Amino acid sequence: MTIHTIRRIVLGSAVALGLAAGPALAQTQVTILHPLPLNSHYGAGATALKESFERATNNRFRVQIQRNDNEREAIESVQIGTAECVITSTGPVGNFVPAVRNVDVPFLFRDYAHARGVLDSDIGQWLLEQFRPRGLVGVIWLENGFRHLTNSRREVHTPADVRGLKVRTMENQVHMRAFQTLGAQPTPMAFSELVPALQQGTVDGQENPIPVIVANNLNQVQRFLTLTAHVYSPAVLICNPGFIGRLSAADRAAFQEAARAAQRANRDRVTADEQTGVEELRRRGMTVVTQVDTAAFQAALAPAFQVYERELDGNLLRRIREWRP
Ligand code: EAX
Repeated sequence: MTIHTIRRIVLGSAVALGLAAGPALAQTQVTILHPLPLNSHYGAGATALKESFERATNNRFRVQIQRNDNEREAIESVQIGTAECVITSTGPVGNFVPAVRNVDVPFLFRDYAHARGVLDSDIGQWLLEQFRPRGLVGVIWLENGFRHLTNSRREVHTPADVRGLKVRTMENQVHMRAFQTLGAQPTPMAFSELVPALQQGTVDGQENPIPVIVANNLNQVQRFLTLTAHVYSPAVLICNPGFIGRLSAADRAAFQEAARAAQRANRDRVTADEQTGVEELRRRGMTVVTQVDTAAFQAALAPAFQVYERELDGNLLRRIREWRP
């Protein structure tokens, strides 16, 4: 048998095998947007979702994690379907789903256990159901964390120290009113604009949870940190209704399980960052004010609380405050 004949037989077999196997199984790509580094509490959640969903569907779905640090734009992408899902803080969400503004009220949540308990309860489920009429699917509550104030000008101990500071806020009317009531100059902008604004001195300060400050090295553009814990910042996994609607019942169950895996990984990372982040920021050179007169901040915000009771859902706010495990 000539070498030519052997090559023809081998090639013929390979083609036959290839055709017999048929085209490779089609893979569906799922893009998840989020605004932070992959090594962050959001990245931990997105990675856990990716691993769980790909494993449960035998890689029929490929999850692509993409950073987009403009949360409002990312939510709009999910709304029109150019991305399937987004992990975002509730910062801009109230502009899409007004009921969500209720969870952005300062000093509403007592601690992490209270916040997680409320969001995992029927209250949190009702809030997720408010996404659907707005062309979005609220899949599960995740976590950004308790927000603290940083600035480049001075130590902040009392509400009076906040007066006159130009503070970047999220595009969130509830937060803006709070800082206005404290006598600061709230300057709303997307996270993507924050570091340049701090570098150029367009704003003096900003407020974010420890995990965000650490993950984005905000210590490089902010000198002072005050542990105000003035508001708990939920995060949420939002998906496009068409994407969710096209999933089979089995794949939807797998996606929901993957979302629960994301919540566990995200919250575990926040817990870890809360334990080490403040010391890490001191090590990086920040001056940290830990003794904060919370009662003074709450008293100074009384006029804002009156507006929230009137303009938001006073009954829902009361249920949240009164919630017990
Ligand atoms: O969601 O914009 C913000 O300050 C958010 O906390 C940040 O994007 C993480």
